[in-house]
Amino acid sequence: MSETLTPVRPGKLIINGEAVDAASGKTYETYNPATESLITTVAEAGVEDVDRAVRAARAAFESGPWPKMKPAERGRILHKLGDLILQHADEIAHLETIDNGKPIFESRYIDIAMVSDCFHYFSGWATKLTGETNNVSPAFFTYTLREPLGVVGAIIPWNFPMIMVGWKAAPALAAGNCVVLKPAAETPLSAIRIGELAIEAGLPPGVFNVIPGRGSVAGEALVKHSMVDKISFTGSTEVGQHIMRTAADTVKKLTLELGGKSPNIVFADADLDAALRGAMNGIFYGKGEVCAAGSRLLVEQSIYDDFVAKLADAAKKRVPADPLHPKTRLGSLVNEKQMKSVLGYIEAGKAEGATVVAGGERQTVNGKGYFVQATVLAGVRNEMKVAQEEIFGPVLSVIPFSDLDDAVRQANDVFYGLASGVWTKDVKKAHIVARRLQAGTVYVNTYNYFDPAMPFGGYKGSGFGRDLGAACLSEYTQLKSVWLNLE
Ligand code: TAP
Repeated sequence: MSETLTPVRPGKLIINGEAVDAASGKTYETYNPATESLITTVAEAGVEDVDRAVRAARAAFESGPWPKMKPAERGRILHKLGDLILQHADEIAHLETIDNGKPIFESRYIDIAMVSDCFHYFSGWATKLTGETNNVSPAFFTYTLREPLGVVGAIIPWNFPMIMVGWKAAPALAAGNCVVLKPAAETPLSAIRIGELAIEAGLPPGVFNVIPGRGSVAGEALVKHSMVDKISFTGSTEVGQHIMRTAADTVKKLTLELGGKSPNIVFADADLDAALRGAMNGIFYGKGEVCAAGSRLLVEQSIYDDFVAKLADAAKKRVPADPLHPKTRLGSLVNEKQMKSVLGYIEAGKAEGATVVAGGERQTVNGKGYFVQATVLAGVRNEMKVAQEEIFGPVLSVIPFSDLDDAVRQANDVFYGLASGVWTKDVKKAHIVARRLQAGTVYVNTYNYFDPAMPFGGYKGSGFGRDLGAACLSEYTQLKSVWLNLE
């Protein structure tokens, strides 16, 4: 396995436009899960560093040039950051793959495109945020102003470390906020690099701060900080619930993008070759460590056995391999703990009566790594643990259904409501099912597409608020109503 392009520099905190050490001098080590080898050390933000970063962001918001800048100029700087990400695409993609274990194909051609698209797309919104005039009475001139919130704390997970920087920071910055971003401790490298590029792009000091550190320390301090106006969080439901409770003390605004257990429904009248490809990419893209993963495959009873056989054949061909090889389509899970958790779910599925028809085991590449084979569980019932809980790994639970009503009932019979998929050639059926699914996204005859222009977020236990799209700008702005007496 080729290890690095060049030795990876130790990661620093990005605070007030500078790369700095933690106040305590503490560092931690970050590892490549595919080789189990040390990549580099990273400065570990403590409570004091969070305070420094938040105060820098507050000062930048209160008295710095960013919120007062012409929106067109703000947009130009953000657009330049998108350009710089593209110019450094190979380097950032490489960091992402060695830090997270995902295939370089995904980091380089999917994640880089998404994060740079985010900065380009939202740079255009900087000039398009408007209030409105309201027709109250001839006695008044009444209008609304759409204003930034102030300091936004962004807390992101390890599965899409660079994409999440784009999802959170780009719209918040475009709207004129200042941001303190805490990457997942597991995968800080791409966010730190983007933080450095933000300085190069011309973001003024304090506008965009990156503070790698532990969630229980740095994340907690960010959520509690009285100078933070909003927390935009993507991660597990459990931590999201905890953040919601903590944020109540300072009445912070929240966006919570949480877990998922998304149904992907295959009707017998679908283009079954396309559905097979969609089912495979729905679960094995991103090693299944994807919040929107189509992890519950609901297959119409009449084609169930044949389709399961095809899935098993296809999954056996999706062999885990060196994430740095350009042809690899299944990488290493992010760490040993996650691998053990995923293997535990496979055992739980077997114990409840599911049959492993493909995969099911750990695999190493050159004797190393936390790889799990592409796994298909057949004979799953929707009430089983492997159908109800987020596994967050390359494990597909395949469940039969009898008709449209049964498919919708089972699809919605889960705590989560993030994404969903429908495969059918019947247009009417597709739209009926799309309306009845309780999910923030419905894919019809496709799966796992994302774009900065399309809002993304959860129904039910998958959270509230939206990332992306014009819709997310209301998450980073607030309205002021102005009344002017004309009499
Ligand atoms: P979490 O353990 O929830 O961690 C997410 C982030 O929260 C990390 O930066 C983490 O820091 C931090 N954190 C942990 N405890 C905290 C606390 N007490 N206060 C403040 N921050 C805290 O999730 P994960 O394991 O990294 O990511 C996987 C989960 O994310 C899955 O459930 C997945 O579905 C969800 N996810 C959802 C989406 C969307 S869009 N809905 C997208 C991607 C992932 P540490 O790194 O130090 O733990």
